[in-house]
Amino acid sequence: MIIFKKAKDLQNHLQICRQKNQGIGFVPTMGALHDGHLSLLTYSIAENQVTVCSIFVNPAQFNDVNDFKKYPSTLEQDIFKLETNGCHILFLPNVEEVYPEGFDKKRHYDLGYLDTILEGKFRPGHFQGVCMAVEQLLNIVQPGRLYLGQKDYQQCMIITKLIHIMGWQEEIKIRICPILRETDGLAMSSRNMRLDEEQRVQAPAIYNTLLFVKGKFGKESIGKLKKDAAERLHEKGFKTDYVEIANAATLLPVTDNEPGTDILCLAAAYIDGVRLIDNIMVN
Ligand code: PAJ
Repeated sequence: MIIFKKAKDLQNHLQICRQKNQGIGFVPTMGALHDGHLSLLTYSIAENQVTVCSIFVNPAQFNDVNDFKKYPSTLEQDIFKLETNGCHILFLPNVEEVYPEGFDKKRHYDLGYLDTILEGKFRPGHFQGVCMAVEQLLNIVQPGRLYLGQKDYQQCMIITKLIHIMGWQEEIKIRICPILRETDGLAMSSRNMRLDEEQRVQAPAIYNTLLFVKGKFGKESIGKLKKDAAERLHEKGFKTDYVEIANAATLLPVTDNEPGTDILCLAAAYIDGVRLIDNIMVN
């Protein structure tokens, strides 16, 4: 695996790959890699001659300074995992490399209602920050395929929208990959590393609550399901930002079972200071 810290060096290398007609797959991450990240890598390696993974903890997307400060960093292990899983290139830029003009020089992306619902509502500015980093990274890497995890469902929709805003939809194909879970159902996440033993035991309640909603979907009213789900999380010691039942194509809340529509249950909740998100298709 080759590690590039400078955008220019990476671009020069990728230019040669393109001249050889090699397809480029890209897996952007913030590091603290787990098997969920590595599954995206495996999809990319299977479909492209060259796979680039980036590790960049993007300061622009943290609406909570403490969350940024406490974001786990395990670079040595990350490099080992990438290497043993067959990654070709690691891009490891610093903040100046991604934001030569500074990251507080904010650009605004017209993301519409998607920017203000669910994650956007509880993490104001988060998706603007995600778009800033992803635009810069895509500009540098210019991949043919981009690999994203369904775990961050709304982020997948936002990045799809960003690619349309930038007019890159012909060049960059998005691959949305399934959620990888621990054996007890907890969705893998870098933030899980911050859970202590007791919190780790409580954490799968978020997935169990989603399974509860899926099990009762169509048998109870949506209003009651959301209320019961929030109560279950509360009983398990979570502070809930939201439990929503939404149209999977638009993320807008649904009020009926709307046959023929794919419907998703999404939740975000804190165990003490650690914020976890998850989602599941319910029909
Ligand atoms: P990060 O949280 O590191 O996630 C990187 C990618 O891994 C995202 O596409 C995410 O959805 C995917 N992922 C995370 N957990 C997963 C799981 N359990 N199963 C499958 N895929 C999973 O998301 C970000 O970083 C950043 O916002 C980023 C897109 C890199 C922009 O800064």
